[in-house]
Amino acid sequence: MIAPEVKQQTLILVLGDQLSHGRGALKNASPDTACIVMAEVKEEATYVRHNKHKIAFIFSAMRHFRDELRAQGFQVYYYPFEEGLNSLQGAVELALKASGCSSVRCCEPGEYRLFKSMSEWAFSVPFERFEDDRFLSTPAEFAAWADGRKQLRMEYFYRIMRKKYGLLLELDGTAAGGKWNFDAENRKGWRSQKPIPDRPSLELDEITTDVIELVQREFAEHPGDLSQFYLSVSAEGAEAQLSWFIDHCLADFGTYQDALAEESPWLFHGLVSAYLNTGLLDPLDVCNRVEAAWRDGRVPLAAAEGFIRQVLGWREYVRGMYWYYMPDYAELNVLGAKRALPDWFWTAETDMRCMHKALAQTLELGYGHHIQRLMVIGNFALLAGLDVEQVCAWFLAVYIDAFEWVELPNTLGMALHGDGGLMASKPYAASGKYIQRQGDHCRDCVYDPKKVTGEGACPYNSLYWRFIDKHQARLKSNPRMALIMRNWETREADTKATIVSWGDDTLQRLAPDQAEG
Ligand code: DLZ
Ligand code: SF4
Repeated sequence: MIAPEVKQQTLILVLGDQLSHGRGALKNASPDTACIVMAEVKEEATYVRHNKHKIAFIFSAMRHFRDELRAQGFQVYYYPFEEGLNSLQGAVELALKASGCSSVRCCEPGEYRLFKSMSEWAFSVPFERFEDDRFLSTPAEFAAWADGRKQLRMEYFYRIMRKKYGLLLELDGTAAGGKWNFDAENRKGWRSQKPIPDRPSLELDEITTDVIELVQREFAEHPGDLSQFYLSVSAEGAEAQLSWFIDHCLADFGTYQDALAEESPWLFHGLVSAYLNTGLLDPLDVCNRVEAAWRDGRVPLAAAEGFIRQVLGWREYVRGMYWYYMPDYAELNVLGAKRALPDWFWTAETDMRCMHKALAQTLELGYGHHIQRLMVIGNFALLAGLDVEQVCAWFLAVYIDAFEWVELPNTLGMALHGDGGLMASKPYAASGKYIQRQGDHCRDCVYDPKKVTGEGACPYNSLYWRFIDKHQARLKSNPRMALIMRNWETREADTKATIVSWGDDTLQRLAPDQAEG
């Protein structure tokens, strides 16, 4: 008699941000040869104080993904949070015992923290890691582009990516519309020019309702108001969100991409980054859909280009920068920013209207759009010299789409200039005038954006000049800062001293700290 064939099965670990069928962790995976392990574990859920929305979104999306895999015939070992597992490594060990699999595989994680920890994992069977193919460029490709270059500017990397994927090109391979970048047309401020579409509300199914209850119970101390849960938790739902965005918002996305609005946290933004970063949406598919909307005449080129630049350009570029410079990147703090993060970053209790609005919606919803993050919150942190590590940990915790590969370069490099200009050719520092121009927050603020010193002066103004003064030596040599440095240098010594001293007092009031001068 011939003995029945014993199948050599592989156990595949699928992480909470690897929820893509047929790609990433599941590349070439078949139910005939692989079992799956997924786990909701304490270590991942608490390494920073993640927003409740982020935890609920990931847990619910993981549970939906588990059910989809089971429907495809996979054996899935799933450990819900209620089972009290601490670590992913522990989950793999349990699943190995239960399944009797003869090897373990895992797609490389998105964060260095876990990457490092995984390099020390060992099991009773061979453990193999492989590259994540869900991005449009690889770390090796980025390194080949970056090696030997003096400056690693996103714009040049983006053009290479446009050519690689043939996106927004004329037939002869040149940029559609004769320009690679339409950013100059995408900077309009908000003055309630037009109605902002109401986002469709979602029906929550039983899985999501259960997860919300769990998160309310187990993560009560984390920020987030789950009575306003607004995220889709499956690829199908994420697709529907993308379609809604393309149909209702994309045409205005470009124009108002840098705007700040009292009346809406979302404006015309896509809210697709959380879906992209967890694998529910595919970046190339998203870019193709947006390009098609332009080619069909449904949206202007500047809108499509502005959007595609974020996904094909920025997103890939920041990931490239992260893996190129980690782990040293996380230690950078060239401006010596050490002031303690004020408590009101966790409560939104500040009388600066722009800051209050950005913080309140961030804490409640886990969402802030690019300009709120960069030019309101990040700009304040930069001007105030808030501790780089603390600010980065805060950004990583509060946003639904924040994974370190994308969060760290954006916060440390772009917003805080902590890398001394590896990413951005000048600090994104701005006074109240910029915030006033971009939106309508100043109208309802106790401060006056036109005043630099004296009662009621907008804090951003004196802090801006104080920052310029404090970092003169470094900024003087930057040609992009020449105009502003000359403006400062040619002022009377008395005037400068008054502004700096007002800035010092303002800072001491808003973010008290003995450590920083
Ligand atoms: C963010 C997150 C959270 C909150 N919880 C889990 C979890 O319980 N299990 C899991 O597999 N992944 C989780 N994640 C996502 C991981 O933190 C993410 O995969 C790593 O940070 C690597 O990017
Ligand atoms: Fe923000 Fe200053 Fe405007 Fe107030 S006045 S909303 S603090 S920019």
